[in-house]
Amino acid sequence: MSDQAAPWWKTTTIYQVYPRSFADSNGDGIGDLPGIIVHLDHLVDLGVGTIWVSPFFASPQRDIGYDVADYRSVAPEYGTLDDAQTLIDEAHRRGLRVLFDLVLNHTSDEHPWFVESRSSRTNDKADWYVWADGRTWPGGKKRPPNNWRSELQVSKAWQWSDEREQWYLASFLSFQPDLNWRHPEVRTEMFDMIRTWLGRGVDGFRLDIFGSIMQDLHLRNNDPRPTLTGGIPRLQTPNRTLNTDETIALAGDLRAVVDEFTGDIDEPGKGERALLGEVFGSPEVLRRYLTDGGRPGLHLVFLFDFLAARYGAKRYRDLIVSFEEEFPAPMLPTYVLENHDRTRSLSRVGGDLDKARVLATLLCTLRGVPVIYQGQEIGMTNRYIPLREANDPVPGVVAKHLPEAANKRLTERLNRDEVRTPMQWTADPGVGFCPDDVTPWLPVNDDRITRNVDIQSTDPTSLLSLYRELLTLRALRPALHAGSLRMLTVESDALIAYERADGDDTVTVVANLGDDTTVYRTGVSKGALLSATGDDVELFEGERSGTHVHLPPHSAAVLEL
Ligand code: TEU
Ligand code: CA
Repeated sequence: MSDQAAPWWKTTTIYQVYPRSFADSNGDGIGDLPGIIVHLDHLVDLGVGTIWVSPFFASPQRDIGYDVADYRSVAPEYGTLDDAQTLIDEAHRRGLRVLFDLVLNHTSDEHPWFVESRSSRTNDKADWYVWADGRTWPGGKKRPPNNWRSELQVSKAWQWSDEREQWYLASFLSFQPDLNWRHPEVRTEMFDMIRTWLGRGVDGFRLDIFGSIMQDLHLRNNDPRPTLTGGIPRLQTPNRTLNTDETIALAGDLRAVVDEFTGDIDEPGKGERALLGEVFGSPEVLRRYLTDGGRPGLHLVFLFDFLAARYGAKRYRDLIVSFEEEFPAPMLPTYVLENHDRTRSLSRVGGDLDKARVLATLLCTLRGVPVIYQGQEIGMTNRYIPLREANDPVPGVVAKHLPEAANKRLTERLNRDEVRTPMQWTADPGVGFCPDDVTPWLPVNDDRITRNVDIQSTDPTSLLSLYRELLTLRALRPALHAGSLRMLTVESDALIAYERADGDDTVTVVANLGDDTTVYRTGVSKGALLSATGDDVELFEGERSGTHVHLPPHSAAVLEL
């Protein structure tokens, strides 16, 4: 694929901003849109091309914005519609593309649509959500219409409403009722809202739990057998609820809507718009979201297996090989190591910075679109917060009776607050997130002295400097941002090696994920190090023995051969 021909979303790097925790501009302890604008230059310096902004729309914030009460307005603590427009424009002025986060599956139960829908069985919005009569036990106790479980598995997908004396579907949490996407007015209203944001220049959207949007019309039971989807264990097989044909068809309908806005000029806000789906399923299912029966759908889907995998050469090699086989060009894998729901990647590797540097090298040099979560670039870690102190509603459902000692030992954090602490800009008590005398909405992590943008910006050996170097290289070299990937044979099981190539441009990447120093023989006489995880990674040129690279334990190198 040649450089010029590739649309921006194929060659970009995405950076996830979680607004509540990014930067607080007005000293109320809550991050906001003006705070994001202030720090856009950090993202330019980092070298990313696109920002994905988690929801900042009007919301009671019971699920920190993933419970929307009005898609067309901004939550007052985050700013105003003007601020949202300024964010789009200021990002564009710096050459950054902007993805907003669309929660299409559900609204807040405080959304006026739901308040009306719940009020009777006959109101104008009575069918805007998925309502159903239940069953009753012989003793008279009410039972939901079927066996469907919520995406959290431990709770049922149906919630009882006393007002309507009916059940409503809630695929995630009880206060997030599922919209009825079969209703023409719902579709029209949602598509119009999407057009409004596209009209303001948004370059596309990240689509929240997209796979849960439409369930079986006849409400047939799910297969009760447990299963695994996208690395997530499930207590039942979601054959009637997840990734249904109708949901996959909706991807195509949405694509048609965003395509209306594709302009002729490939500049931020003027070119092609992109859709990135949060979907979980087999490769076959994920591919159907991209194209189904020849009809284009989403542009990209997250591949979460890498995030969920334990650090290890063999595991990662196998995953890279399978992604290459399952998502060959023109498809692209989307690599992600962490997000606002999952364990920080540095914590996943036991706080070992060398391993984090290896992960950074892989993420930024693999074929596909890398997604970086705010703070990942400075090595932010989970900050332990006991379940009973959680803001996050999820522990209240999934970990009600879990003893704290057991919670502490889990790798996957149940309390998502732990990965959402304030972004660390400086070493000050308020970490440059908020004034020092203000209490931020979540506590600051204890590692602020070393893990902050300020100190790492001036330290050439920092993780931040490595990310900058890698992303600069990625943007510069067609092999890295647009090239093919070929796995190279390695002499040691601890090594991962691949070559990226685009026309004449080739770049080789080698990583040692073992506990011993290993040598990688290139087989050619000349070579150069383009980037390395540390000074102790050395390249030796030799006519007879060939060029070889010394790789200390948990190190990586990007090479020109
Ligand atoms: O997440 C959906 C999802 O499936 C998970 O990542 C989920 O958060 C995790 O399994 C719970 O432990 C999306 C958003 O990313 C998440 O923040 C929202 O809470 C959720 O949808 C509901 O909108
Ligand atoms: Ca604020």
